[in-house]
Amino acid sequence: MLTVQKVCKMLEERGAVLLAHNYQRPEVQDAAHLVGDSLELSLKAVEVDAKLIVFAGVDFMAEQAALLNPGKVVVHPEPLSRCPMAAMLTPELVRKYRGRYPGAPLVAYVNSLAEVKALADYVVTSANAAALVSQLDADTVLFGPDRHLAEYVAEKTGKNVVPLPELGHCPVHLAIAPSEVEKAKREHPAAKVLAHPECTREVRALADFVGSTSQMVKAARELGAREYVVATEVGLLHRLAKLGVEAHPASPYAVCPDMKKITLESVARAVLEGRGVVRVDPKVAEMARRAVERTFELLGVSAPWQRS
Ligand code: CIZ
Ligand code: SF4
Repeated sequence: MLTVQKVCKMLEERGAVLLAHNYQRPEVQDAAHLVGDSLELSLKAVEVDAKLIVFAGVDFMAEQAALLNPGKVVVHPEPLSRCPMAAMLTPELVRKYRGRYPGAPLVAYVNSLAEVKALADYVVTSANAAALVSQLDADTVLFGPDRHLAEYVAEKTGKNVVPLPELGHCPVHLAIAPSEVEKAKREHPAAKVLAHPECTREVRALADFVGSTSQMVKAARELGAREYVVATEVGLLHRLAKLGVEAHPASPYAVCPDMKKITLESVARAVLEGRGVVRVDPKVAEMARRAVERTFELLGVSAPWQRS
Protein backbone atom coordinates (compact mmCIF):
# COMPACT_ATOMS: atom_id res chain seq x y z
CA MET A 1 0.00 0.00 0.00
CA LEU A 2 1.15 3.47 -0.79
CA THR A 3 2.06 5.38 2.37
CA VAL A 4 2.98 8.99 3.04
CA GLN A 5 6.58 7.85 3.66
CA LYS A 6 6.76 6.05 0.31
CA VAL A 7 5.45 9.08 -1.56
CA CYS A 8 7.92 11.36 0.26
CA LYS A 9 10.76 9.04 -0.75
CA MET A 10 9.55 8.97 -4.34
CA LEU A 11 9.41 12.77 -4.46
CA GLU A 12 12.92 13.02 -3.05
CA GLU A 13 14.38 10.48 -5.49
CA ARG A 14 12.90 12.33 -8.45
CA GLY A 15 13.84 15.82 -7.22
CA ALA A 16 10.15 16.75 -7.10
CA VAL A 17 8.36 19.12 -4.76
CA LEU A 18 4.76 18.58 -3.69
CA LEU A 19 2.66 21.66 -2.97
CA ALA A 20 -0.76 20.96 -1.41
CA HIS A 21 -3.73 23.22 -0.84
CA ASN A 22 -5.32 23.57 2.60
CA TYR A 23 -8.37 21.60 1.34
CA GLN A 24 -6.44 18.50 0.25
CA ARG A 25 -6.87 15.07 1.84
CA PRO A 26 -4.93 14.73 5.14
CA GLU A 27 -2.45 12.19 3.74
CA VAL A 28 -1.70 14.41 0.71
CA GLN A 29 -1.09 17.35 3.08
CA ASP A 30 1.21 15.12 5.15
CA ALA A 31 3.32 14.22 2.12
CA ALA A 32 3.64 17.84 0.96
CA HIS A 33 6.63 20.16 1.28
CA LEU A 34 4.22 23.07 1.77
CA VAL A 35 0.53 23.29 2.61
CA GLY A 36 -1.15 26.65 2.06
CA ASP A 37 -3.53 28.77 0.02
CA SER A 38 -3.26 29.17 -3.72
CA LEU A 39 -1.18 32.35 -3.60
CA GLU A 40 1.28 31.01 -1.02
CA LEU A 41 1.71 27.86 -3.08
CA SER A 42 2.29 29.62 -6.38
CA LEU A 43 4.80 31.97 -4.71
CA LYS A 44 6.55 28.96 -3.19
CA ALA A 45 6.77 27.53 -6.71
CA VAL A 46 8.77 30.64 -7.68
CA GLU A 47 11.23 29.99 -4.85
CA VAL A 48 11.87 26.28 -5.23
CA ASP A 49 14.57 24.93 -7.42
CA ALA A 50 13.00 21.60 -8.36
CA LYS A 51 12.90 19.56 -11.55
CA LEU A 52 9.23 18.93 -11.08
CA ILE A 53 6.51 20.72 -9.13
CA VAL A 54 3.52 18.55 -8.30
CA PHE A 55 0.55 20.77 -7.50
CA ALA A 56 -2.19 19.19 -5.39
CA GLY A 57 -5.14 21.53 -5.77
CA VAL A 58 -7.84 22.24 -8.35
CA ASP A 59 -7.23 23.23 -11.98
CA PHE A 60 -7.03 27.02 -11.62
CA MET A 61 -4.47 26.72 -8.80
CA ALA A 62 -2.12 24.47 -10.79
CA GLU A 63 -2.58 26.82 -13.75
CA GLN A 64 -1.74 29.84 -11.58
CA ALA A 65 1.46 28.12 -10.37
CA ALA A 66 2.38 27.32 -13.98
CA LEU A 67 1.72 30.80 -15.34
CA LEU A 68 3.78 32.45 -12.61
CA ASN A 69 6.61 30.00 -13.30
CA PRO A 70 7.00 29.82 -17.06
CA GLY A 71 10.40 28.11 -16.87
CA LYS A 72 9.27 25.27 -14.60
CA VAL A 73 7.41 22.02 -15.07
CA VAL A 74 4.21 21.97 -13.03
CA VAL A 75 2.13 18.82 -13.03
CA HIS A 76 -1.47 18.49 -11.88
CA PRO A 77 -1.99 14.92 -10.64
CA GLU A 78 -5.68 14.80 -11.53
CA PRO A 79 -6.76 16.89 -14.51
CA LEU A 80 -10.41 16.22 -13.61
CA SER A 81 -10.00 18.04 -10.30
CA ARG A 82 -11.69 21.23 -11.49
CA CYS A 83 -13.29 24.02 -9.50
CA PRO A 84 -16.94 24.41 -10.57
CA MET A 85 -16.95 28.03 -9.45
CA ALA A 86 -13.99 28.92 -11.71
CA ALA A 87 -15.92 27.39 -14.62
CA MET A 88 -18.83 29.80 -13.98
CA LEU A 89 -16.91 32.77 -15.38
CA THR A 90 -16.12 32.65 -19.10
CA PRO A 91 -14.20 35.11 -21.31
CA GLU A 92 -17.47 35.72 -23.22
CA LEU A 93 -19.20 36.85 -20.04
CA VAL A 94 -16.26 39.11 -19.20
CA ARG A 95 -16.55 40.79 -22.61
CA LYS A 96 -20.29 41.23 -22.14
CA TYR A 97 -19.87 42.94 -18.75
CA ARG A 98 -16.99 45.06 -20.04
CA GLY A 99 -19.41 46.36 -22.69
CA ARG A 100 -22.11 46.99 -20.11
CA TYR A 101 -19.81 48.83 -17.66
CA PRO A 102 -17.27 50.70 -19.79
CA GLY A 103 -14.33 51.95 -17.75
CA ALA A 104 -15.06 49.80 -14.68
CA PRO A 105 -11.99 47.81 -13.62
CA LEU A 106 -12.30 44.03 -13.62
CA VAL A 107 -11.01 42.25 -10.54
CA ALA A 108 -10.74 38.48 -10.96
CA TYR A 109 -10.80 36.24 -7.93
CA VAL A 110 -7.90 33.78 -8.04
CA ASN A 111 -10.58 31.08 -8.49
CA SER A 112 -10.83 31.78 -12.19
CA LEU A 113 -9.29 30.30 -15.29
CA ALA A 114 -6.15 31.72 -16.91
CA GLU A 115 -8.11 33.01 -19.93
CA VAL A 116 -10.26 35.10 -17.57
CA LYS A 117 -7.25 36.34 -15.57
CA ALA A 118 -5.70 37.39 -18.87
CA LEU A 119 -8.68 39.71 -19.48
CA ALA A 120 -8.70 41.08 -15.92
CA ASP A 121 -7.09 44.23 -14.59
CA TYR A 122 -6.26 42.64 -11.23
CA VAL A 123 -6.20 39.16 -9.68
CA VAL A 124 -6.93 38.84 -5.98
CA THR A 125 -7.31 36.18 -3.32
CA SER A 126 -9.89 36.31 -0.55
CA ALA A 127 -7.04 37.55 1.66
CA ASN A 128 -6.38 40.74 -0.29
CA ALA A 129 -9.58 41.38 -2.31
CA ALA A 130 -10.98 44.14 -0.07
CA ALA A 131 -7.58 45.85 0.33
CA LEU A 132 -7.08 45.95 -3.43
CA VAL A 133 -10.59 47.19 -4.25
CA SER A 134 -10.32 49.95 -1.63
CA GLN A 135 -7.19 51.20 -3.46
CA LEU A 136 -8.91 51.45 -6.84
CA ASP A 137 -9.75 54.84 -8.21
CA ALA A 138 -13.26 53.71 -9.20
CA ASP A 139 -16.60 53.47 -7.44
CA THR A 140 -17.93 50.67 -9.63
CA VAL A 141 -15.86 47.53 -9.86
CA LEU A 142 -16.55 44.28 -11.74
CA PHE A 143 -15.76 41.24 -9.63
CA GLY A 144 -16.08 37.50 -10.33
CA PRO A 145 -16.80 34.68 -10.14
CA ASP A 146 -17.83 34.54 -6.45
CA ARG A 147 -20.81 36.75 -5.66
CA HIS A 148 -20.45 36.18 -1.91
CA LEU A 149 -16.88 37.46 -1.92
CA ALA A 150 -18.06 40.35 -4.14
CA GLU A 151 -20.72 41.17 -1.54
CA TYR A 152 -18.17 40.93 1.29
CA VAL A 153 -15.80 43.29 -0.58
CA ALA A 154 -18.69 45.73 -1.12
CA GLU A 155 -19.48 45.64 2.63
CA LYS A 156 -15.83 46.31 3.48
CA THR A 157 -15.15 49.03 0.93
CA GLY A 158 -18.53 50.73 0.44
CA LYS A 159 -18.07 50.45 -3.35
CA ASN A 160 -20.50 49.21 -5.98
CA VAL A 161 -19.05 45.75 -6.59
CA VAL A 162 -20.85 44.15 -9.53
CA PRO A 163 -20.74 40.34 -9.40
CA LEU A 164 -20.18 38.42 -12.60
CA PRO A 165 -21.87 36.10 -13.14
CA GLU A 166 -24.77 37.33 -11.07
CA LEU A 167 -25.06 34.07 -9.14
CA GLY A 168 -21.46 32.79 -9.15
CA HIS A 169 -20.76 30.72 -6.06
CA CYS A 170 -18.81 27.90 -4.45
CA PRO A 171 -21.27 25.03 -3.96
CA VAL A 172 -19.35 23.81 -0.89
CA HIS A 173 -19.47 27.11 1.00
CA LEU A 174 -23.00 27.91 -0.18
CA ALA A 175 -24.19 24.65 1.40
CA ILE A 176 -22.99 25.63 4.89
CA ALA A 177 -26.27 26.66 6.54
CA PRO A 178 -26.52 29.32 9.28
CA SER A 179 -28.48 26.76 11.35
CA GLU A 180 -25.47 24.42 11.26
CA VAL A 181 -23.18 27.18 12.52
CA GLU A 182 -25.66 27.98 15.30
CA LYS A 183 -25.85 24.29 16.25
CA ALA A 184 -22.05 24.00 16.35
CA LYS A 185 -21.93 27.13 18.53
CA ARG A 186 -24.44 25.57 20.95
CA GLU A 187 -22.35 22.40 21.11
CA HIS A 188 -19.11 24.34 21.66
CA PRO A 189 -20.11 27.47 23.57
CA ALA A 190 -16.51 28.50 24.26
CA ALA A 191 -15.59 28.40 20.58
CA LYS A 192 -14.98 31.36 18.30
CA VAL A 193 -16.30 31.07 14.74
CA LEU A 194 -14.01 31.44 11.74
CA ALA A 195 -15.68 31.75 8.32
CA HIS A 196 -14.51 31.96 4.73
CA PRO A 197 -15.87 34.93 2.74
CA GLU A 198 -17.24 32.48 0.15
CA CYS A 199 -19.90 31.67 2.78
CA THR A 200 -23.27 33.40 2.65
CA ARG A 201 -23.84 36.74 4.38
CA GLU A 202 -25.93 34.97 7.04
CA VAL A 203 -23.04 32.65 7.92
CA ARG A 204 -20.50 35.49 7.84
CA ALA A 205 -22.72 37.41 10.27
CA LEU A 206 -22.30 34.59 12.80
CA ALA A 207 -18.51 34.65 12.57
CA ASP A 208 -15.98 36.24 14.92
CA PHE A 209 -13.47 36.33 12.07
CA VAL A 210 -13.88 36.23 8.27
CA GLY A 211 -10.89 35.50 6.05
CA SER A 212 -9.06 33.22 3.65
CA THR A 213 -7.88 29.79 4.78
CA SER A 214 -4.41 31.04 5.65
CA GLN A 215 -5.86 34.04 7.47
CA MET A 216 -8.08 31.62 9.44
CA VAL A 217 -5.01 29.63 10.47
CA LYS A 218 -3.36 32.85 11.62
CA ALA A 219 -6.52 33.99 13.44
CA ALA A 220 -6.81 30.65 15.26
CA ARG A 221 -3.35 31.28 16.69
CA GLU A 222 -4.00 34.91 17.55
CA LEU A 223 -7.59 35.08 18.82
CA GLY A 224 -6.69 33.06 21.90
CA ALA A 225 -9.88 30.95 22.13
CA ARG A 226 -9.70 27.41 23.48
CA GLU A 227 -11.56 26.04 20.46
CA TYR A 228 -12.94 27.12 17.10
CA VAL A 229 -15.87 26.38 14.81
CA VAL A 230 -14.67 26.55 11.23
CA ALA A 231 -16.99 27.44 8.36
CA THR A 232 -15.02 26.29 5.33
CA GLU A 233 -13.99 23.12 3.53
CA VAL A 234 -13.12 20.42 6.09
CA GLY A 235 -9.55 19.94 4.80
CA LEU A 236 -8.48 22.97 6.83
CA LEU A 237 -9.26 21.06 10.04
CA HIS A 238 -6.30 18.73 9.46
CA ARG A 239 -3.97 21.70 9.10
CA LEU A 240 -5.36 23.24 12.31
CA ALA A 241 -5.14 19.94 14.23
CA LYS A 242 -1.46 19.60 13.29
CA LEU A 243 -0.89 23.05 14.75
CA GLY A 244 -2.52 21.90 18.00
CA VAL A 245 -5.68 23.97 17.47
CA GLU A 246 -8.95 22.38 18.61
CA ALA A 247 -11.36 23.02 15.75
CA HIS A 248 -14.77 21.68 14.81
CA PRO A 249 -16.42 21.85 11.40
CA ALA A 250 -19.42 24.16 11.06
CA SER A 251 -20.67 21.45 8.71
CA PRO A 252 -19.13 17.97 8.34
CA TYR A 253 -20.60 17.94 4.83
CA ALA A 254 -18.47 20.85 3.62
CA VAL A 255 -16.33 18.56 1.48
CA CYS A 256 -15.12 19.67 -1.95
CA PRO A 257 -15.32 16.59 -4.19
CA ASP A 258 -12.89 18.13 -6.65
CA MET A 259 -10.21 18.82 -4.06
CA LYS A 260 -10.59 15.23 -2.84
CA LYS A 261 -10.01 13.72 -6.29
CA ILE A 262 -6.26 13.94 -5.68
CA THR A 263 -4.92 10.95 -3.74
CA LEU A 264 -1.49 9.62 -2.79
CA GLU A 265 -1.86 7.28 -5.77
CA SER A 266 -2.43 10.09 -8.25
CA VAL A 267 0.47 12.06 -6.76
CA ALA A 268 2.73 8.98 -7.16
CA ARG A 269 1.58 8.51 -10.76
CA ALA A 270 2.32 12.17 -11.53
CA VAL A 271 5.82 11.84 -10.07
CA LEU A 272 6.66 8.55 -11.78
CA GLU A 273 5.11 9.26 -15.16
CA GLY A 274 5.30 13.06 -15.28
CA ARG A 275 1.74 13.06 -16.62
CA GLY A 276 -0.59 16.03 -16.36
CA VAL A 277 1.91 18.78 -17.26
CA VAL A 278 0.03 22.08 -17.01
CA ARG A 279 0.26 24.07 -20.21
CA VAL A 280 -0.93 27.64 -20.47
CA ASP A 281 -0.83 29.49 -23.76
CA PRO A 282 2.24 31.79 -23.42
CA LYS A 283 0.29 34.89 -24.50
CA VAL A 284 -2.51 34.15 -22.01
CA ALA A 285 0.06 33.42 -19.29
CA GLU A 286 1.86 36.70 -19.94
CA MET A 287 -1.37 38.72 -19.76
CA ALA A 288 -2.52 36.92 -16.61
CA ARG A 289 0.89 37.47 -15.01
CA ARG A 290 0.63 41.19 -15.76
CA ALA A 291 -2.73 41.31 -13.94
CA VAL A 292 -1.11 39.62 -10.91
CA GLU A 293 1.82 42.07 -11.08
CA ARG A 294 -0.53 45.08 -11.24
CA THR A 295 -2.20 43.74 -8.10
CA PHE A 296 1.10 43.45 -6.26
CA GLU A 297 2.08 46.94 -7.44
CA LEU A 298 -1.13 48.53 -6.19
CA LEU A 299 -0.79 46.73 -2.86
CA GLY A 300 2.76 48.04 -2.59
CA VAL A 301 4.51 44.67 -2.58
CA SER A 302 6.99 43.47 -5.13
CA ALA A 303 6.32 40.21 -6.92
CA PRO A 304 9.01 37.65 -6.02
CA TRP A 305 9.79 36.90 -9.68
CA GLN A 306 10.57 40.59 -10.20
CA ARG A 307 13.09 40.67 -7.36
CA SER A 308 16.71 40.39 -8.42
O1 CIZ B 1 -6.92 31.00 -2.67
C1 CIZ B 1 -7.19 29.94 -2.13
O2 CIZ B 1 -6.37 29.13 -1.78
C2 CIZ B 1 -8.62 29.62 -1.89
C3 CIZ B 1 -9.45 29.47 -3.04
C4 CIZ B 1 -9.11 29.51 -0.67
C5 CIZ B 1 -8.52 30.23 0.46
O3 CIZ B 1 -9.17 31.11 0.99
O4 CIZ B 1 -7.39 29.96 0.83
FE1 SF4 C 1 -13.98 25.49 -5.97
FE2 SF4 C 1 -15.40 25.63 -3.73
FE3 SF4 C 1 -14.00 23.45 -4.25
FE4 SF4 C 1 -12.75 25.74 -3.61
S1 SF4 C 1 -14.08 24.53 -2.28
S2 SF4 C 1 -12.21 24.33 -5.27
S3 SF4 C 1 -14.11 27.24 -4.58
S4 SF4 C 1 -15.74 24.24 -5.41
